[in-house]
Amino acid sequence: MAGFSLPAGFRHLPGRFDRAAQERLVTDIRAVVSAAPLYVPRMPRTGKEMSVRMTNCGALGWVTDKERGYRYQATHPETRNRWPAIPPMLLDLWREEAGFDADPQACLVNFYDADAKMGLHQDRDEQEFAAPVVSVSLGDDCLFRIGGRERSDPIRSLPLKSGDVVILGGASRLAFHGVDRIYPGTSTLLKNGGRINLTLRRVTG
Ligand SMILES: O=C(O)CCC(=O)C(=O)O
Ligand SMILES: [Mn+2]
Repeated sequence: MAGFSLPAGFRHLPGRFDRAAQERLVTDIRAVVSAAPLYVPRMPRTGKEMSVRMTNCGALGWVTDKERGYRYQATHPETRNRWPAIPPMLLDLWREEAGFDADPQACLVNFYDADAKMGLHQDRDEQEFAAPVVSVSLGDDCLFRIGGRERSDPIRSLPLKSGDVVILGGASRLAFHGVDRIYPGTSTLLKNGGRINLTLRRVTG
């Protein structure tokens, strides 16, 4: 874990949202999920289910399925409705922390139950890598992993807690990262446990 540094441009803001703000965010995300229900994303080609459940808010949403793979689109893959708007609290976060002069176009909502994880990957389905990815953690703690631009680069693990914000910007924008495990029962924020992650993104160049 120690012995090598985090990539330049990677920022971890522990406790960026206090408990009251986290509760307001959860209320906003519940409204998003009732308009745009969580769905089961599937890996390109194999159709294998991901363990994370997903939805989006914003003009564009990141989706994946067997037939068409990873992409952004303006509508929910099942309801076919447009995604709901990004909640103002998240726009404020982006405007304060992203250092980029245009608002985010997409906010991916990931829900992890106790057994869910996300394999090591790069966020590279966007045309705009000058903008960072700004990520919010809510609910149970997780073990986040971050490496470099090559899959074989050394990896560091760091725990993320409810209210933390992580920013993948600059040289870290294309760093490999993932979520190794959830620590069930570590937060009282979500009634039924689990972890919500929100990632704000610019998509078009
Ligand atoms: O859940 C997280 O902290 C990371 C999520 C992520 O990397 C993604 O949605 O691309
Ligand atoms: Mn990612």
